[in-house]
Amino acid sequence: TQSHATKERDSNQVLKSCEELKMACVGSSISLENAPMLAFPSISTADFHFNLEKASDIIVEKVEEYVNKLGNARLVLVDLSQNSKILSLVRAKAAEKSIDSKKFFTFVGNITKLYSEGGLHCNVIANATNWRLKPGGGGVNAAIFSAAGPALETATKAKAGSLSSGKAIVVPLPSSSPLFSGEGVTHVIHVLGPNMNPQRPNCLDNDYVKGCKILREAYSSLFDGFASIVR
Ligand code: AR6
Repeated sequence: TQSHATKERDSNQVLKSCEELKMACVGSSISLENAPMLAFPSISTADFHFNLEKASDIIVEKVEEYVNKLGNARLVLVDLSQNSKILSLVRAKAAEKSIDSKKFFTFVGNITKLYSEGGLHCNVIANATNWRLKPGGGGVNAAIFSAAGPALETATKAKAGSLSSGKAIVVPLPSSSPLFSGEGVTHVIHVLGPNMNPQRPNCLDNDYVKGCKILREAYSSLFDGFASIVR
């Protein structure tokens, strides 16, 4: 039988190991609480007029493809309104496919205020941008560039002058940006989706064969970009 002293030593050892494990988890974001998280808007479905049924199929298909490849990292689809049609379509389709709701879920909130207003810590956010990678223009692009301040525009310019549709670029956010200091966002991934709006450049004139292909590529580029940060 173990002596009292031996038991105490062993339990101290266990406690010490737990403490070390906890520290290791914090340091490397191993625990799910601190797991890297990408918040993304539904690409192309507002200003770019992309069909919501088709877009929701593609979002769920791509999430299913990537969610397990991403290890502990989590994905969250965000929209502004409780009544968001795209959020309810995606929620229903993700449930049908039994996608792990700890690793992928939907969230109602402003993507630039997820931590301060929603208590959700997303270290990476995606932006549905324009081909010039320019601030403004309304929608989520205007919101993100405005919340991030000029630091994002400078960091973006350093990476690229333009973006083709179906592509994404990862931009590390300088710590001087209020989005970094206030919301804990370390990277913005700009994504250019297919455009179905005749009032915007490169309209696909309702060609959904091309459109769906480009939207799939856009989500692949986005999730590959996120994977490159997580690794
Ligand atoms: N937080 C969360 N979601 C948002 C926010 C926000 N602050 N703002 C919009 N959404 P859109 P697109 C949602 O139009 O269709 C821009 O002018 C919105 O409800 O921003 O890809 C660019 O410069 C919708 O679900 O992007 C491009 O020219 C989703 O974000 C063009 O619009 C995408 O809506 C891109 O059009």
